[in-house]
Amino acid sequence: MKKVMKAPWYDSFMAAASSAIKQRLPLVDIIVHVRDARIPLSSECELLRNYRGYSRHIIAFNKMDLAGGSALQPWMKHFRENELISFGVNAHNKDNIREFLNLIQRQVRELRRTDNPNYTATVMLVGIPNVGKSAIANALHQVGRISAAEKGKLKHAIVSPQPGETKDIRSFKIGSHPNIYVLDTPAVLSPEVPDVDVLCKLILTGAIGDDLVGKKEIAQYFLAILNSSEQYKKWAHLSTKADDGIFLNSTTECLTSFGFHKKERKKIPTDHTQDEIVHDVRGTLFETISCFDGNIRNEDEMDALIGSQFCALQEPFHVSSECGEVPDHKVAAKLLNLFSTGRLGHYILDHLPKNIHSL
Ligand SMILES: Nc1nc2c(ncn2[C@@H]2O[C@H](COP(=O)(O)OP(=O)(O)OP(=O)(O)O)[C@@H](O)[C@H]2O)c(=O)[nH]1
Ligand SMILES: [Mg+2]
Repeated sequence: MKKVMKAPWYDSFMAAASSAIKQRLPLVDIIVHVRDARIPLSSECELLRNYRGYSRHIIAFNKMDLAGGSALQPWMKHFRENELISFGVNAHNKDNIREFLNLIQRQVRELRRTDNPNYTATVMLVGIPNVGKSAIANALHQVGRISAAEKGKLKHAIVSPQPGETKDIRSFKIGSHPNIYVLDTPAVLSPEVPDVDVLCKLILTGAIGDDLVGKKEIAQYFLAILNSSEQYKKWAHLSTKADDGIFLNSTTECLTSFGFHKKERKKIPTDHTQDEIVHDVRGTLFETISCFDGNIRNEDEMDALIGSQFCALQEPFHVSSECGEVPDHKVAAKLLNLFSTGRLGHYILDHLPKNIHSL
């Protein structure tokens, strides 16, 4: 029999939150299933699987700014083909939130079965931890079409990078005539630990803490994704060695060594962050990957590349190599921080399914 590991995040509080949400689901007009756009499948909230019939469903792919709007398009198409309404959201962008509110209002109008202007509709935001439910609730409340008098009394849900911050179901007015209220809810996750790939994605995107796997392992997981993607090629101009023509024109000359004998780095303005560390980290990652003459599909060779990247990243991160294991952990923490703020590029970590019914 398959042994199912009990998830440490599924405490009595999450169990209570799950049942409170389940009780409310049949009563709300619209369910907004908030997912992380970087993991459109892995951030599915399992609790909602059996509730499609009750009310209208909108899938909100939040943190679109971290996934990349254009990369998200094929995903939205796939969801549309499966007759699911989906929308790419950036909770920090007012114009985008206005469009999202318009979509909600259209859905409410379609649902409305009465001409009573005092009709009240409820929209419930449901999702796994840290996907941005509270940030969306705040943003909708802020741009919501409520009277000037009501605007003075804006409420705020707590938004935090720590997962599991919201503890209660709270409502926020987001429209008048008809009245529309959005319900922010506590996060719910499956009581079972998912497979290691999904687990790493959930940790990498901040849905669960890293106590279960560890920062170094998650950073290694991220580097494996980066090393297998095309992202690093965009950073060619940041490499100090690119100036020599070695990396751009003849990869063969530098393929056997990871000797990063640093020259005085030229201070080239960065593409969008103006952040010198980000610039140097990107350049270093470009150099390590370009230098790699092994087979990326071979696990041992990939591990060797990742090991060399941990060493090479000590310099741009200003981490000292004198204290054994510790530098790797420092590098890992700094690398993960850059990833989580989008400064190492846009990523969608899930693979677009061939079979649309697995959404
Ligand atoms: N880049 C980016 N960050 C976002 C976006 N939406 C939310 N965040 C950030 O994501 C983190 C989590 O946001 P919350 O709104 O607290 O997420 P939540 O789903 O309510 O989290 P829990 O209540 O803990 O389940 C915060 O650091 C937010 O600032 C977004 O669209 N883009
Ligand atoms: Mg919250």
